[in-house]
Amino acid sequence: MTSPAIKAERLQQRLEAFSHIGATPAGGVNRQALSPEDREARRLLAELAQARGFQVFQDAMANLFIRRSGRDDSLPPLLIGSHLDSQPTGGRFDGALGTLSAFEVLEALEDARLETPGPIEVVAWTNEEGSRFAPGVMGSMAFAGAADPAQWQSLAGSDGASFSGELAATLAALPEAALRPLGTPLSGYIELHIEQGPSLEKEGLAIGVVTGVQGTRWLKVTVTGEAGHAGTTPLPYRRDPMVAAVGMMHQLQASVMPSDADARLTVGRIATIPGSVNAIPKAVTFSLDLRHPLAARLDAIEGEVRTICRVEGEKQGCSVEISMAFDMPPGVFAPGMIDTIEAAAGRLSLPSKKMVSGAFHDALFLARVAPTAMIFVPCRDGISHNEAEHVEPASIRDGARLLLEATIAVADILAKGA
Ligand code: HGY
Ligand code: MN
Ligand code: MN
Repeated sequence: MTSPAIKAERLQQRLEAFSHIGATPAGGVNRQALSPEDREARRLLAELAQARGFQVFQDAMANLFIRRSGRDDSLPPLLIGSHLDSQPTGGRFDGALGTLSAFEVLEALEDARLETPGPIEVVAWTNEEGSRFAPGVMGSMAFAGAADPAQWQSLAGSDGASFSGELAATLAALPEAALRPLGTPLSGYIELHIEQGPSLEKEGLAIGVVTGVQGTRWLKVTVTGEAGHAGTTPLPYRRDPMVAAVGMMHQLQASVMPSDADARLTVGRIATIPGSVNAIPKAVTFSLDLRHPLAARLDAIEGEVRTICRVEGEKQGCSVEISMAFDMPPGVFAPGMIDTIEAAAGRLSLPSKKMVSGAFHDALFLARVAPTAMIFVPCRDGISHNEAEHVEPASIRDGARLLLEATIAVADILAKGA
């Protein structure tokens, strides 16, 4: 047995191969959850796994698991991984880096014939992004028992697709992945991910040891007025939901983030009904993505949203309805796991800092059912959810090396505690 080592070139080749699946002309990827592109990426990963003699499983949410046996296979597996689905104009590293680095760890263990105390499994969680089918982190939420998938069966996607139909097609597309129950026991979870923010690069640090994830809340605002003729309806006769919606968005952007440096408010999607150039809309809908590290502040910001929307709606004689599409409270990771990751980074002489994640991740739900940790690597200018997303080869190598070191360390610690 030799000591296991990451093959950085092999990992780069894997990242390159996956970046061709759903590739966009601008150099990013469009590999939305449960799409044909997502199915193609899952198939490629399953084929790579089978070529190495690893076992492949999927559960009722199409979470994909790749298993390498350990000395005692009766022990629950240590899971390492992330997601393969992307934003519509996503980058080639968000999710894919963590999933493929985890696969590289499995290959490095296999190359070295290193026997881990228990099985190690790579996981690709279904629908982390939540862009096509809201909410996000569906696969890991269901796996952790934090949501019942039955509630999503009649869900329609942003493209009108049927969630249940696309899920069934995804499961059927990988018959060689043996079906396993949702929420099988695990001993722990480690996720490598790009920071998706500027701090590590700005501070010249190789690694972020993630201590927790801030809270996220998705609201859908529906403003209903009166449809009318664009040419014949004078101002006093209008109940224009677009005027009300613009007032709401302007007020919210002028108050929430400028008054709280930790708050995040984003309008990413807006639609008018019927959406005709020469008709005053009957209704306008827009999304609100709210984030904050403190749950109480998230509540306060949601209260501010509701007040501002009510007032601006009344001004235009419009009715307002606000629904919640996603509510992910802030969470923290186990101190022991954080220390183990930090110590592993020290052994590899990788400069690191502890930090809270601004983005949500599957790890947040895994932390509810097992000892969980996250590792961040820097991405160029902190850009993500953007086709220009980029990670330097040295960061890719550092992240995978640390994931390997941490996997071996955590596997040993958890086995001793079993
Ligand atoms: O939106 C998020 O925080 C994650 O990147 N999907
Ligand atoms: Mn991600
Ligand atoms: Mn993302």
